[in-house]
Amino acid sequence: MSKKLVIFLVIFTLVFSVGCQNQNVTNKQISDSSNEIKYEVQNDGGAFSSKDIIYFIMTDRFYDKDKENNDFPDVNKDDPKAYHGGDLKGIIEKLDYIKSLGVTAIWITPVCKNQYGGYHGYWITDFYKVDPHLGTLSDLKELVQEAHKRNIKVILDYVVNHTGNKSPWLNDEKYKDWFHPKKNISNWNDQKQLEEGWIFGLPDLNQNNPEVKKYFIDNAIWWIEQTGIDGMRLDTVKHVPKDFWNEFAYNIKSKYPNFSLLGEVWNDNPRYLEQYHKIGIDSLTNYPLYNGLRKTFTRFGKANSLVNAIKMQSAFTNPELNGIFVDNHDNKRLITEAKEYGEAYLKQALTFIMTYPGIPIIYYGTEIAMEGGDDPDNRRDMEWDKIGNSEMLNYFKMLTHIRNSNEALYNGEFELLNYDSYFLSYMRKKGNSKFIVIYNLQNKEKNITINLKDDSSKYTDVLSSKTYNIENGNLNITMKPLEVIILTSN
Ligand SMILES: [Ca+2]
Ligand SMILES: [Ca+2]
Repeated sequence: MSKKLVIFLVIFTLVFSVGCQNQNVTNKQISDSSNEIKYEVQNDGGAFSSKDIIYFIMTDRFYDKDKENNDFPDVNKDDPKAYHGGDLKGIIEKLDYIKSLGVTAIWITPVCKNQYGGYHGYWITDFYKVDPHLGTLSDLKELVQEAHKRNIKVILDYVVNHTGNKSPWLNDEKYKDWFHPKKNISNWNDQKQLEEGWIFGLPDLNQNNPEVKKYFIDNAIWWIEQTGIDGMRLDTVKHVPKDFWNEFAYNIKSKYPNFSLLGEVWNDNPRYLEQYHKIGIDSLTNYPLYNGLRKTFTRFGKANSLVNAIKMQSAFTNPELNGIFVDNHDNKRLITEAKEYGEAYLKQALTFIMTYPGIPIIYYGTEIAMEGGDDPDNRRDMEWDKIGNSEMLNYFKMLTHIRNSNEALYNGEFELLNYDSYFLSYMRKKGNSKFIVIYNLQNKEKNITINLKDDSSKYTDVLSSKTYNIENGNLNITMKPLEVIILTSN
């Protein structure tokens, strides 16, 4: 071997090994003990990063393109708890609309075959079949292909915690050890009860049974293989043992290193959520932040709720990968909760999730200011007649546009600036690119002073183009009632 080649190989090896060290986690077994977490799993987001924006669709309520799959006894558009006819072909039809929003991915509710009335997808009776109300496996494949053509990633909602209560497994001797005994959860602080109890009376699968574990790992891989999806949104994560998720994530990530897992952990303590990130789930639904922003952006004088939530975020090792949201299918829509100030607060809340570290998740209809009370009213049919004339939609597209074109907003440092009970401000910064976002959280004009110490930049309002100078280290600004302002130094 020539000397030059040896030197080259040494340098190559050094560079390569440093590269590997930077990638702090790989997929490997780290323990044999059944009482411990067995695998180290790469949890760096896979195909997803903080640059993404996810649009969340309840397929049955989005768009009814195929009328031929509506002929079932549980389809009734006037009944909020029945199927309404929306389908996978409907999503394909609306992909150009979705693309026009500036989002980079869709998350769709579970596609597996459900029992009678399971329009939402969470009452599964066949884990290997697409529900005929929604379409066919070939529709799903087409959806993924068409989405990919438009650079839109697809996330499938995936359920392993329970089956529908009419599952054929319940009457089959072969599956008698697949379920935990029927028991409600009486203490929601008891982790064992959370994992083994029947939530909403749904038969709870026993993932400690190796057959169940293998079934779902194989099943998840089957869906990935069949459809080419980019990620899964994992349902009811805290109701399933961590060692299952660890093995699940390890098996999927070893085979598909670029695949992404987004876990729904409904809890308001970041430390509790972080445990699930550590075992291999890339991203978590940031409920602690949601709880803060829902209080702040629905009533006056509550800036501290969001400030406290922001201060708790340091418990996350990768907060920028977490899903951040103002609405979802389990809660009253923010605009409805905020009553007469709904539109103004929704604009503020949307501005917040588009300018705060995390992956914004937009629940269908929020972008056109759709109303909706508690479940199932928060699952109304998408109001397509509104999209031609929606001020919220224009505002939303402006937000995605400035986010997508400014790395400071999706990948910059975050710094909390001045706040009191009635206003809040913060900065995002990447190199010389800086943004300051300011919220007036009351229905009165307010004079606000923000201390920027030695910052001598000139700031411009991205919407009005009005410029602001810093005087003696202070930025002084008069804000209209319930206004939100985005200033940039660019
Ligand atoms: Ca249909
Ligand atoms: Ca369970």
